[in-house]
Amino acid sequence: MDIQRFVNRRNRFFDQMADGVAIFTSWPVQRRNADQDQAYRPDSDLYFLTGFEEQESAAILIKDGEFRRFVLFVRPRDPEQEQWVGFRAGVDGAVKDFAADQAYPIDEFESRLPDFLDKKANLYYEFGRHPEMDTKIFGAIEELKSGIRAGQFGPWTVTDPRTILWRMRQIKDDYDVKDLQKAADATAAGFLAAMKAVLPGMSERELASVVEFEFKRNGSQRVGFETICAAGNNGTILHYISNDAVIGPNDLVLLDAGAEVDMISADITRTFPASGKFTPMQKRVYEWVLKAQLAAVEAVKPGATYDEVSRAALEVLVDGLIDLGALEGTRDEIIETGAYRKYYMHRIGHWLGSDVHDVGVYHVNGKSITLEPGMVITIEPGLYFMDQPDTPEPLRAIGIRIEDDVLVVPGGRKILTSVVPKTVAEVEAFMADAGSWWRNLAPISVEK
Ligand SMILES: [Mn+2]
Repeated sequence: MDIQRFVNRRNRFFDQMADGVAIFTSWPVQRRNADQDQAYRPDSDLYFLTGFEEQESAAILIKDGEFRRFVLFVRPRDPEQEQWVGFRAGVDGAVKDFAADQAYPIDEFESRLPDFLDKKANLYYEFGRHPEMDTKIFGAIEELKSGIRAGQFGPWTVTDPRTILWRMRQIKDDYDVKDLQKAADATAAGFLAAMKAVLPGMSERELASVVEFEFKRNGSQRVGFETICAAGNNGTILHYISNDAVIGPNDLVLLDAGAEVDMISADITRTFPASGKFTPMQKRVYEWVLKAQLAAVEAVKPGATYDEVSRAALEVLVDGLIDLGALEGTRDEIIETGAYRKYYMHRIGHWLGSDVHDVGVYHVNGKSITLEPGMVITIEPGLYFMDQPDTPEPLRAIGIRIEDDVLVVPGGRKILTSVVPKTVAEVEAFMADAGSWWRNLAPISVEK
């Protein structure tokens, strides 16, 4: 790991914070069932500033003019625990490998906290997400109040560190873009595999496993979010993750997934026919969503607003809804009344990065944010015709979304996920030998 990257990020954070203390903590470990824990995923902010991935950890940054100190709290080395559940860097490793100026066992966090906060005017901490940690920090503040006659005081001001970190994380540098491209490539590999592996009769879950297997073959540690593998009418459910239906012969498969590589996640959606061939009506709807997606991608450039990009897709989708006989009226009326929301109920996309729905605001002072080089946005319009009586019959059970990850660059955009087939012709040509993915896998038979 290139620890200098994290040192540089800390220095940039230090430069922007007022004198005081900033605290970042890991998420609590969650119990799954009985004696099993949920898989642990490091906190994006803590990782962004430290590169440290172990659970039960915390970082304190202290600034006083030119004086800057980085303190890590970590699980101490413990040969018996490490034998059972794995290696720990420990206090020495935190200093040696993660460039901490000081390190302490995490068990000492609470008792040492008042000393770190004493006589510091400003505290940077995000309250409200980790109640147990919040309580410890409130406790330390209370303790300092009671010591005021002994000369203790602080902190007078609490600031959410996201006010600094969000922008740092939102504007990707060359290294971040390289990392994101790795995640995009691993994700793309999963999509290519899925389009080659799909066969009517298999379960959505089986196909999702192919996708995630391919992610991991391409360097991904975990998914950035639960894989959405939705066949037929399930594709009209935006965040469908049960993935337990069988894929039918005439179904479209809506696949929305993202590989996380080194704590940064991509996010792609493609919708393709299980048979490898779109039906005429599926194709008609698909062409409209594609046209909307291309219009929005084209609108991404420095100086454009998020709302302008959204609007570019919305106008095409509404034209499509009229053409398909789903809605009546003019484009402007339908946009004005919001009638389109019956079939298109989400926004154009979201910031992308270490968190799949990455940090960063969308509006400032009520105004849509302006795109700048280094921002990464997903462009993912869709149309969703649920199989129900008030949906025009020919459109029922068609759910289509198309999503790419788009980096804003000077003068325009770069699509990070363009290797995955997208036009009808590309998808059908690529899927001409659908099912062929399995030929590369030797089946394992369990003899009884
Ligand atoms: Mn997305």
